[in-house]
Amino acid sequence: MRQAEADAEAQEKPGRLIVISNRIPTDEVPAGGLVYAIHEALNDIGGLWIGAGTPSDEAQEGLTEVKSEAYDKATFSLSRTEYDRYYLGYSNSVLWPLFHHRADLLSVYERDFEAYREVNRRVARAVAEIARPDDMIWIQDYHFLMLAREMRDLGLKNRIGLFLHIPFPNASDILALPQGPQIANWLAAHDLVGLQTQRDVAAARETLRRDPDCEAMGNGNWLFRGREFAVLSFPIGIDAEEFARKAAESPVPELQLSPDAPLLLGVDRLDYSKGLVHRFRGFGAYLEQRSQHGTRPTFLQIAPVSREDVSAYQDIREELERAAGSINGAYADLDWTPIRYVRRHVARERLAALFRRANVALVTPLADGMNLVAKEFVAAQNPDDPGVLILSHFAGAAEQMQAALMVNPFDHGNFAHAIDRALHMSLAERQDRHASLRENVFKQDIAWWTRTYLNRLSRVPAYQEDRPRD
Ligand code: GDG
Repeated sequence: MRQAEADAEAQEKPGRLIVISNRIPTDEVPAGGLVYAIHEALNDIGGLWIGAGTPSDEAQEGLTEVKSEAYDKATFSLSRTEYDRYYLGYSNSVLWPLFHHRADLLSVYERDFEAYREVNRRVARAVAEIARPDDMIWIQDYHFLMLAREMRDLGLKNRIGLFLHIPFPNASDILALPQGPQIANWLAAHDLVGLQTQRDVAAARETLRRDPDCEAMGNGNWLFRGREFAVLSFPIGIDAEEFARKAAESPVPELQLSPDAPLLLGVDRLDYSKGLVHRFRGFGAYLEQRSQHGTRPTFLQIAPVSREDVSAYQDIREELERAAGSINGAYADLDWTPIRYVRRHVARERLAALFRRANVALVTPLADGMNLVAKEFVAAQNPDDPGVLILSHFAGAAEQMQAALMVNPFDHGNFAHAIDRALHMSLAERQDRHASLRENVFKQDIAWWTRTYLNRLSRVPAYQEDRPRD
């Protein structure tokens, strides 16, 4: 469509929302969380949701429409080689570890970055083909850090926002990334960069301040080669009402435990950032120091495998199995297995009921953008007799959830002490802590998050041209 026609059409119709994420849901109404929130926003505003298609022999230009009722969905194409290099390679073996402060796990290959740039470029071309001037473009996550820059280079002047779901790396982490010096340029192509926490915003500030083309403005925004953009925190939430309802209504799965046996619960994708080995060792330290005649708690860890094609994920799986085996070997009895480790995916209703049954949740990542499990656990509790959340300082959720029992997952003694405290906490203290956590989880829920972010993006003033470098 020519620009003049596109402009004329835009005057008749209010702008659409174009969301780009790694995956698009296949269900007509997706279950729970982020995908449901985006689904709702698209339902309200109308628009298009774009995600990666199934890898094939050769990548094609443009978008393929996916049948959908309420709003449009489309996929961009990926070749199998690009899947290996763009997705498993640069996205998940470079950006993911780096942004979780694990530069030691990086596998840096130039060809992976080339594939990442090529995919970002192809998506930019595809969006440029179909975007109308007043469409708002909302990019999700680290798979598309260069996408906005590529779109600007193609002349797109739309409002473009990014939300990064994972932590923002420290300036020293970025030194390990060959493309590190380009990060400010990538970010500056957006109008609004949304991060999870204030801590992430501070880390981003550190990187932007070091870039000679970037200048902090008096209003808190940034100026990059004459164009203004904002970097702000928007802590993501959950659909608390829905999760609480599920937790109260669903039957608790059979656990072969007596009804009053203390249950500690962990639920995480199997990922090295989630601190599972440290958690097992921390629980081991608790078992070591507990009185032999005291209660015998069971720690149930649900950790469905993810990204199995990346070697760091195979390593963590083996390490975790060894840790569980050795702790159970040391402490188990004929009628008691201290750690139960389930690698199977558990249905959401069953999970919600387990959260409600648990006396203690262990949410102890070493680095995490937010961590929705912490919020789900709080939403699932019975306010009259709530369980205790043990939360790591390194979860993004820590900023909003200081009423949890905060732990340092690297310090096994501190971890053991927190478990002991949680298992012996008075009803009054549990209620107080829970009430304070609950208020935030229900107020700043997922609908609040989408609304706040999109309101901010829609208020961005009209596009200003990038000024060429002097
Ligand atoms: C990224 C960031 C940020 C887990 N096992 C099962 C299952 N789950 C569900 C949980 C929760 C979700 O998966 C995991 O959410 P997280 O927030 O922990 O993490 P990531 O997948 O790493 O997501 C993270 C998030 O984006 C949102 O911005 O919070 O920091 O890394 O909902 O309940 N669900 C079911 N069965 C399982 O076995 N049904």
